[in-house]
Amino acid sequence: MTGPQMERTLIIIKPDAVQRNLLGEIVHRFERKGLKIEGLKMTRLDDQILDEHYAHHKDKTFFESLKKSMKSSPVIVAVLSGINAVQACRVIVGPTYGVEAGAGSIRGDFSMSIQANLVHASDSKKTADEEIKRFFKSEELFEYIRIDFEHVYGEEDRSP
Ligand code: 3AN
Repeated sequence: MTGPQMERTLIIIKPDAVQRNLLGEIVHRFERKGLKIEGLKMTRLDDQILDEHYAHHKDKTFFESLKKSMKSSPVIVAVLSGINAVQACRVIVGPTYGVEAGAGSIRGDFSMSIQANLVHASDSKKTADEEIKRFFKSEELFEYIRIDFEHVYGEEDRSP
């Protein structure tokens, strides 16, 4: 584990999760972990934003199919914050292929697929910063103190 670091990360709850009525279940998993919700909204993704977001996959055979699935219904985008939030969220989400994801992770509990894997979570702090700017305006993000902060983290976690 790296040293204590307050981070923000971007989550997308994808169309397959919306269609399968898993919104509450998925938001609950991040919330109960202790992550703070700093932004949350429903939106529809278009080719322009998806071409940017999945630029690293643009030469893959599944690229068009991935974009089609991401446009098939609205999605929920969220910004979550916490100490080492990027890593914490990747663990909650689980590895890409649902069949290989461990029980207890979102994909491990609910996904049988490599494409319909319910949730996107930023894979590094640098990517998170770029993705947050892609999906949120600054006035859509809210800073506030969560009253359980000193109980979610120990004293050592909180002091760099
Ligand atoms: P992750 O979301 O686990 O970080 P990435 O960034 O490699 O995975 O892939 C982004 C998205 O592209 C995945 N969430 C999944 O929906 C889709 N995807 C990745 N690999 C494949 C594949 N081999 N076939 C179809 N879709 C894929």
